[in-house]
Amino acid sequence: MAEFSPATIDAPATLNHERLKQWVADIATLTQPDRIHWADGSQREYDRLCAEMVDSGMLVKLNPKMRKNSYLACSDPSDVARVEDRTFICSANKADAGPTNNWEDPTVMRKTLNGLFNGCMRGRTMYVIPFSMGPLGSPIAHIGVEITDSPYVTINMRTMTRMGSDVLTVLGSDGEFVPCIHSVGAPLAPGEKDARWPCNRTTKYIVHYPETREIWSYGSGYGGNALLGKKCFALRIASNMAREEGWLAEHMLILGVENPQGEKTYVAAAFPSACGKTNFAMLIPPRTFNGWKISTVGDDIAWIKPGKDGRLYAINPEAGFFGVAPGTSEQTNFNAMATLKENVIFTNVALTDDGDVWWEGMTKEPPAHLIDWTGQDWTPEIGRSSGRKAAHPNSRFTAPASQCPSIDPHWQDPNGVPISAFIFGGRRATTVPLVHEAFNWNFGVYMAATLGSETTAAAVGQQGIVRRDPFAMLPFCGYHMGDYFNHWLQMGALVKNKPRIFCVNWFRRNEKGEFMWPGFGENMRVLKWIVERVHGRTGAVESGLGWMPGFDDLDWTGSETTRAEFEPLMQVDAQAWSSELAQHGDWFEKLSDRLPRQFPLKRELLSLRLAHGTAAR
Ligand code: TSX
Ligand code: MN
Repeated sequence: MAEFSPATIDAPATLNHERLKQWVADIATLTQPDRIHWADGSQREYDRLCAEMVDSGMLVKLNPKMRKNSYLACSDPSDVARVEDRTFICSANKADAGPTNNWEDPTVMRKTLNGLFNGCMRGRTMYVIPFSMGPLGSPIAHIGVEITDSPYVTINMRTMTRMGSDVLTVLGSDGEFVPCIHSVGAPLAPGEKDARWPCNRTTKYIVHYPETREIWSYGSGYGGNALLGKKCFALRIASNMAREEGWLAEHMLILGVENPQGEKTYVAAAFPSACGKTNFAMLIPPRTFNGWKISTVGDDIAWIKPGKDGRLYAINPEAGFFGVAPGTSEQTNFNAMATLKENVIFTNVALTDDGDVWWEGMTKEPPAHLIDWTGQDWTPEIGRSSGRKAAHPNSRFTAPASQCPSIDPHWQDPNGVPISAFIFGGRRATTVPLVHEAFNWNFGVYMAATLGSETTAAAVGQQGIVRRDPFAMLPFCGYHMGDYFNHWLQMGALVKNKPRIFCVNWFRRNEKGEFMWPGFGENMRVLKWIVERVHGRTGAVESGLGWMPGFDDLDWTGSETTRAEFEPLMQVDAQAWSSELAQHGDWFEKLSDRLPRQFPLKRELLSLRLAHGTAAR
């Protein structure tokens, strides 16, 4: 067994961070890689890694005439999404992880992982990836170092984070970093041919140690399981850091709204999956909204800290978009399609005969022939008769945020952008109106804590199953959800100039099962009302739920929506809410030991208000 030391890990000559070197040596001694490569983050390195992966069959180079400098990777069919049942928060005390996280004793877990990581990189190259979440040197940013045996992870990390030599410079000789260890869990015997997508089909662990701020990931090469800066660091570990240090690490997009006078207002918004978060982050206003512009700061994660002026300032800790491909088209998200013209890594989409990519929803008519994500021939006829999709429903694009036409000029501002409103949304066929504004911060926190979304694929007219996804953070909060709610309440008490809190629902349906709201660009009407509320320039009607726009409070220029159509969109039905509040009660019971004491009281208050059946006019 090879012993590695700080002197034998091929570290850059200029690196004098002894703790980092010792850690890399320790992990190398444990995992036994054939080679160690320190990622410098250069284009040359990226191009070389891509060329190597094309040679090994892991990547297909797309036709440069259609997609310049872009590649397609197709994963093992067993490795296509985050694995929540294999995701662990290993706090010293089980109670601190809370009932919504998997927990294991850190001592027991360390033993298990030491066994699995022992020799797991044999036959492979170990990549050392220094990365910054957030603009380099920003007071809101934090640094991590990911060790991985996956070149696919390495190239994705270059697009998704600020990665490479510059980060080592910022780290200096004693800077703090979050250690992130990743292996696909597939060591190679001498001479053994590598799989096209190496992974461990049977054993996967995504492990977080919140107290020591470490991440260990084994067995998967996919997305959130393997790109450890994203969900593991920027949400699960960062949520722990944020709670300790008095800030917020949230599953939120950040966008700017500029009015014709040039006044800019930033909002941050949380939506559970399958609600079109990336589409909303890149929204294009209706043509009739002359002079109104939406700009994108981020589409997935926001790190938010109080500034000296008593406002909250947000950065996007990421540098790229790792978005779901299916459903993305020129019609649903023009800006995303423009972002995807070059320098993209596609994963699990279909390959066209002319060397481009395709996915369900990209065009109305599918091409006559494709190679699907599993490598098989696919035609519309095969699709119809077998029900097989050409692209995996969770297929992805990895693209630089800088290529997005709507990217905000301040998206890399180290001080972040000031947030004026928080928006929480879910997919609800009934009950929840198009938009309402919470009466106050604590009531808004209650609303976000009870956020629910329906599982898709519900039959027309049939109500889907509502799953509670508080703050859209259920899979991403690295500690007890009850403590998380209390942290939000405390932030409200601490921050002088609090953002207002709004709830939206683009997905309400009528009796026939049809969507009642056109959504997409039309959401600008709702967003404009939110911005005008923040600045005290528009009216509202009081309802049991909070403040709601009357028909005349929204800008309807160029719209076909009538007063009669608006009324049911905004309706607050006393009976539906009585059953909704009963569900809140069930949900609270699960967290009862650490639930904010004011939540049951807030629920009672709501119940009394709603019994009067106040509706928007
Ligand atoms: O992203 C969506 N948004 C937000 C856009 C800024 N989607 C797609 C969700 C799946 C990820 C939406 N789907 C939205 C929405 O606002 N609304 C809907 C529902 C809907 C779908 C189709 C139509 C209307 C509403 N109309 C026609 O197809 C013609
Ligand atoms: Mn997300």
